[in-house]
Amino acid sequence: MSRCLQLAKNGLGNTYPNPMVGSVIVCDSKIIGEGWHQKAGQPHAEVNAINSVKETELLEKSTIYVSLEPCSHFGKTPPCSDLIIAKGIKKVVIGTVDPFAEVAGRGIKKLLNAGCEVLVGILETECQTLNKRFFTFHQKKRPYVILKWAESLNGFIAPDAESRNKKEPFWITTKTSRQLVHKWRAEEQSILIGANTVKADNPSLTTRDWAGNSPTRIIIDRELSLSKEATVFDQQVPTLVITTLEEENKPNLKYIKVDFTKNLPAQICEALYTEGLQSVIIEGGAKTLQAFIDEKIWDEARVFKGSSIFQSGVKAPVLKAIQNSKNTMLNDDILTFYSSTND
Ligand code: AOF
Ligand code: ZN
Repeated sequence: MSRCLQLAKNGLGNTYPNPMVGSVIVCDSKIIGEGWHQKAGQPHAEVNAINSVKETELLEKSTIYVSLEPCSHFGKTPPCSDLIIAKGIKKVVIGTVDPFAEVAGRGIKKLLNAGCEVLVGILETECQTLNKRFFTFHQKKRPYVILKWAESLNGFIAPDAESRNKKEPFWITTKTSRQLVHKWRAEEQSILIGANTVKADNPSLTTRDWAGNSPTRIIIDRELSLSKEATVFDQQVPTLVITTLEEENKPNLKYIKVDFTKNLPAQICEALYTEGLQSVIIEGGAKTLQAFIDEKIWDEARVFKGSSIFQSGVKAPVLKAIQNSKNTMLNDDILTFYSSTND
């Protein structure tokens, strides 16, 4: 199963909206076939593993290992469980059940009904963690939520507006950390910021310091009061605007109406789920981050600590996990917290 996980990772960045999956075929304690899911629309891991076996007559006395339950549905490709049965493979070892509603245990049932010996739950946590975005999306019907911010040594996320030099952005972290953030952006399907951050920083939210896709931008602009000249509205990257008003969509610019008197993070997550976005990284400001913390809608928090001390400013979000943390944060340290174990 460890080998399946290694193989699965070859698909990193290419399988969306599908998960990364790896498969290994073993006969008499020897690996005779391997495969992974390379790209959505293309064959699944099991198909590639089965096709890689040269002596096909060995399949009948082989065991197939796969990091995700073999599928049972006709999607872009036919069901893998049918293929396994048709090839006469009698033993199937599965990392974890597929949370996708079309499968969700039906693949395992098919195999059992055909008389296969099936083992489920091998390196289960690792198999789920590898596809944490896919699992959260299907199980919780919302994207995987990553909170990200940088705070000064004395807990400010930004200096006061008055004490800021408007022409130059202020930086808490070093250049290397900023490049890391661009790598992180490229790993997620969307990036969210509130209106105040647009006003204060006029960010582009792209991955210009890293080779990779820029995620869909999500901007909270309640009364559509932000300047249309703001870089995030340049229509260069797909952008969703969360607002309370009606507005006509433009190319790469979609307006989503929500009720700001109700749970905003939940409504944003619902909108992103409808858009098929499996993950979101929230980069500010403090109010937006705090709203997700307070509603307990987050999965991971990545917090940078800088060495600067601000006289005054905007207080960083309050996260119990940070206060409870025994780690002392040093300059440019990143601490990562997971909601599953904190708060
Ligand atoms: C497998 N093996 O390698 C993968 C699976 O549209 P399709 O036909 O590609 O089906 C996509 C769904 O199949 C996806 O949502 C997930 O449930 C499952 N992915 N299943 O047996 C694989 N990638
Ligand atoms: Zn399949």
